[in-house]
Amino acid sequence: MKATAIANANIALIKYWGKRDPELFLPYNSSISLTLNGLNTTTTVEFGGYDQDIFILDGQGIKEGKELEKLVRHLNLIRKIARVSEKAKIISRNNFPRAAGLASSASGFAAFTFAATEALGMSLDSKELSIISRQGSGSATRSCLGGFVEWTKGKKQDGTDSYAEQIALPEHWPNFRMLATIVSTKAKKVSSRVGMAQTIETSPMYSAWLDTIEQDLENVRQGILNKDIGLVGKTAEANCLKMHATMITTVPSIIYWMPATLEIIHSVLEWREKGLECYFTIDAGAQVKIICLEDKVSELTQKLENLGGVKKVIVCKPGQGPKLIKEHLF
Ligand code: 2P0
Repeated sequence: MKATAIANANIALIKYWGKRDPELFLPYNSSISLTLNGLNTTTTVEFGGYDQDIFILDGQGIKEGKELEKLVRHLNLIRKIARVSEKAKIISRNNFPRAAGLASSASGFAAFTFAATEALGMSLDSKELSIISRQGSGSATRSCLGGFVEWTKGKKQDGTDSYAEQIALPEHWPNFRMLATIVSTKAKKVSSRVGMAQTIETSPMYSAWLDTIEQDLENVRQGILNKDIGLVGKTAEANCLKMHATMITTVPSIIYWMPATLEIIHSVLEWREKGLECYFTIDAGAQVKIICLEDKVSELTQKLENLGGVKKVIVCKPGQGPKLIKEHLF
């Protein structure tokens, strides 16, 4: 009744933005991401012998609020699927800073789901694991596999066809890199969950977002398979700008960018013009992720660290899918 899992974070090349079903976490569009090596969440879950559920994240007991609600909801879903009623203790640890804009909910809910279902003896395959993880947090769907991953939106109302599929193993493109730059450690004002719901309701650009997504997905799939950094980078950059256009035109406006975000955007465009191949992508926050190949990493890291607003650069490589480990956290 006890298991420990470790899952890596991911960064989207084609973004997930908008739920057609908020209860089942079914997206309006498919998305594609890279699972990151070494930026992970480790979670131990034990069922039985507890009077109440206990959640400890990064050393802190979660006893109230939205975070607790999300965790309890997910645990209840897993208990319902497994037809058990035992309370559980869950301890979870991230090895990367929360402020890095690396969506700890992705690795967090993937590790939580894997550990909890294993503790209950369920032995799920990656498709089943991603369908359950999805209902904890959408981006967690993609952390259920390694390398380059597509979360297919699916069409069915019950969500059984909305899951993660691997486009390519991490070994397929080992010199692909993403540099996560931290420009702000302030918590964002609007969560992704609230932001995407408001966007669908009020942004006149949301339909344009959906109109061009299939072509973006196809370009990035082809770019990954052909290891075409130009195609992947340009498409990812344009896709992120389209997502931010929907955010900015939401009422009231959601502007995640900070002055340092724009400083990096301008710098990337300038560096690229001068022959240093790099592209940017930005999630629902101020941090910028740079897409490049390994041979550009040291020059780019140096240039980024020289920009006034950059606090830290984390170099991310393609990583593996979730694993079970024997060393429990308690
Ligand atoms: C992504 N984001 O594809 C996009 C890009 C943010 C911008 O997935 O409500 O934390 O838990 O499903 O997964 C962040 O959304 O939202 C996200 P929920 P989640 O990475």
